[in-house]
Amino acid sequence: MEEMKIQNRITDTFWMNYRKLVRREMIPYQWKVLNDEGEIRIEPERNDPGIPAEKSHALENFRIAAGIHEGHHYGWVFQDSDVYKWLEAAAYALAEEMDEELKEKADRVVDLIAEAQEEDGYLGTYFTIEEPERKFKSLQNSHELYCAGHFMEAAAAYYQATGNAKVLETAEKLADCIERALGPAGSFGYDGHEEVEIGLMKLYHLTGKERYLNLARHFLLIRGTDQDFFGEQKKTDPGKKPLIRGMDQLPRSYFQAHLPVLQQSSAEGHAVRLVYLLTAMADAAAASRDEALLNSCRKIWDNITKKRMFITGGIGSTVHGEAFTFDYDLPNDTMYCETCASVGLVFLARQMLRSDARGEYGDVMERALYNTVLSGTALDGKHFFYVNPLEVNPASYKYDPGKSHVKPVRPEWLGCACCPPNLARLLASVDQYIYSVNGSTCLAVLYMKSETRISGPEGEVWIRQETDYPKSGEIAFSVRKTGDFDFQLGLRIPAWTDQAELRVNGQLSSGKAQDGFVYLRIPEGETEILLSLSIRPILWRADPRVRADIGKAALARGPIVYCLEERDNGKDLHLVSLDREPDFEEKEEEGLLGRIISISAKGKRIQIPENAGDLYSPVESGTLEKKPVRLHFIPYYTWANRGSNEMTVYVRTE
Ligand code: FUB
Ligand code: ZN
Repeated sequence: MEEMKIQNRITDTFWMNYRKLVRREMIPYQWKVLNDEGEIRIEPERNDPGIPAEKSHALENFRIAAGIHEGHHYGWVFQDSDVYKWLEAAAYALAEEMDEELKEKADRVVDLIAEAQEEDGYLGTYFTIEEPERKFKSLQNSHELYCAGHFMEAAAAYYQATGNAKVLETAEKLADCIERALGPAGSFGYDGHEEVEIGLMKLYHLTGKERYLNLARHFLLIRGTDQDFFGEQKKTDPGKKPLIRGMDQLPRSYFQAHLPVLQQSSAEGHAVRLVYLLTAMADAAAASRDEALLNSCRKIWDNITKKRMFITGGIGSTVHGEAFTFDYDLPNDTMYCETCASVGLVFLARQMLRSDARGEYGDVMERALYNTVLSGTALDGKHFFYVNPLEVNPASYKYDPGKSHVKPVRPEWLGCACCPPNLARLLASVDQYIYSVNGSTCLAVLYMKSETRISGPEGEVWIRQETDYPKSGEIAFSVRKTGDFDFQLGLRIPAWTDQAELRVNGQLSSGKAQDGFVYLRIPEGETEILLSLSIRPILWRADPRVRADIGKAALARGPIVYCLEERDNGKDLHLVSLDREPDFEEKEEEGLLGRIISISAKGKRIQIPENAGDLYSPVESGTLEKKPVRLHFIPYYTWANRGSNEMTVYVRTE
């Protein structure tokens, strides 16, 4: 069966609530921010006076570039991308449910973007307003193609949701402008921040025009093939001031430009850039059946997920360059774990699944999604984390300049606002991640209550998932196939489960998982499938080479990682430990943190001696007294919703 089309409708309470949050809170709230309305407090993402955090000004930049208002550009050179991501989130919300008021707003945004576009298709408010002579002349830092890629993604989504022709024309005009300037027949050059490649692939998938695939491949394949493109371009840059302070001092690996991509095999540099690069590589590899490109993705994926990823699906071990560092360097309290990086990891996993039917992509996708991505937003949808720590002491944030990025509460908005709208666009399109269809195989990647129609020239398949996963591991599929064609359903068996049972039409199936999926050939008519995964609290230890986690364990229940918060367990969380037999008790609770399953466990708390006195004392003078305590764990993504307090994911074990 060729070219199967898939339509999903989520009916799951957990995910519907998030989608409602995006539609009712995030989109209107972010609209206010982008318009500089309301009393919204913007914080710099770390203690750096150079971060522009007075206002967003993002839509005003477009009005100025369009000649509607007078003034100067304000914000990061990539401020336009906040508007594009908002538009993309709005597009998915409209695709789910039409809302005339939102559509009207979004249509006006499209008009404004088109007005800000120059005659030749160029689009980028900073350069149009402030330094037109520098267009495409400072690609290391300019983010011109990065912003263009975000617009192309938004345009593809908005066109699909609403049929708005102007948005697609504007995006294609921009792609043509970029192709003329920097395509194979133009000047040599690629952006310091990958993203245009993703946008071009989306235009390719939408329009079928090979030019966009070729241009995406061009940018991917010339990356890192030069001796020193950024350095050479800097010599001819007519501008005097750096577009982003200090960025031109960063090593080539920060931009994944240290080697041609086909020769890269480890996760280097800025985490978001790397996962965006890999997302486009995996997409282009699947589209053009390029095994070499795919192989590089596989190697780097392995390095990320087997040596450089936090248990929460967070990536990026240091604030310096928001970057990867080295194998097994996963510090819980200084890490970066940017929300955007985990959003990008979800994108990447989805693209890898198009070529490789491996359950590990789904496992990492849900790890990132249920933990770092969700922790990126407060439960009110109006406060956001940029950095998602695994251990926090509010005093360190306050007094240790090296931890000024590790915030104990989510700000209302951030000077660099890449994460909030990125999170919004992913949550608004989460239905696209449930299945991965390739040829006659449909992989069930995420489990959530949903209804799906897969149609092709030879017939249709309807799949209904009934489940309250991950509260329970019971997932019932009702499948109806019309037409006589080959179709198999692959069900992901997550690596974290220690027991999985499958029944087909009531009969126990003996099917074994291959690379994380159990396959079932679906006959014409109705098939009832019941997948039962054991979900229980499990303590996980890290590889002993992870220095930060030695002697400690993290608690997870299915895909959801848990943490201890001061609010439930008192101050000084470093003093507590888990008993060897923790005797976990699960409790379904409804309260400030929504409907969650909390877990309590037996543990101990070291007592601080009353007359502690000396900072150091001989160990032989006696052991510290410990008192039994009951530890109270909550899902990691719900932390920091009850004010500033300590938190830890890893806990010492006895
Ligand atoms: O450079 C644009 C965006 O800003 C990146 O993707 C984020 O990491 C933040 O640095
Ligand atoms: Zn971000």
